[in-house]
Amino acid sequence: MEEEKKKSQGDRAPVIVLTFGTFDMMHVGHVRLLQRAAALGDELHVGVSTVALTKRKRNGRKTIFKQDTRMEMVAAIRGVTSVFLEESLDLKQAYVDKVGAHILVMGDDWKGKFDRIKVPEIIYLPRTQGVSTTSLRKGRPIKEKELVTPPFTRVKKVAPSGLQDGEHWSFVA
Ligand code: C2G
Repeated sequence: MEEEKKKSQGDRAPVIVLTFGTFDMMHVGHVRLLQRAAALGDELHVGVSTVALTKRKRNGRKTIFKQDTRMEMVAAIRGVTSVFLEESLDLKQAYVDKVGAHILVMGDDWKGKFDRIKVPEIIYLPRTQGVSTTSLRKGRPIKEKELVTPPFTRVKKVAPSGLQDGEHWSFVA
């Protein structure tokens, strides 16, 4: 895979994709989000929420897996170039600038939440239905046929004239 990507990339600069998540009790929804994000570029960098941030996001609920273990699981997914700790939801712009991201990818449960981030492109991917860490924690049975990941259409908007460098277009699923 990496060799193929290198070959297809040729001399052009790598397209850098960035995404974030808690990725607790890694499941097929997480895997498909990461695989679709990786397929959008040449490098995928993933911010994994610290225990402290996840507590803030989840009204104090602790994760099943510690942050290092969740990073280990995310790093093992094919197409993931690097993982780092996400300390705060408010540091998105800093992380985007640090990795030099061309595309910020999030699941559509975050739709519109990061539209103010200055990045060439933001894509909100449809979530995979039928599975969530919350339902797994509650021991709800998984119905395999309900594990559906809706397709998304990549529609590149033409930047209206007058748009400054760094201002973004957004994709609609
Ligand atoms: N996801 C998905 N399908 C599911 C469950 C999750 O596509 N059935 C996606 C989410 O939309 C998210 C990613 O997988 O983009 C990780 O999900 P979580 O671990 O729940 O992450 P979250 O708490 O939403 O953290 O800075 C943003 C946050 O860190 C995102």
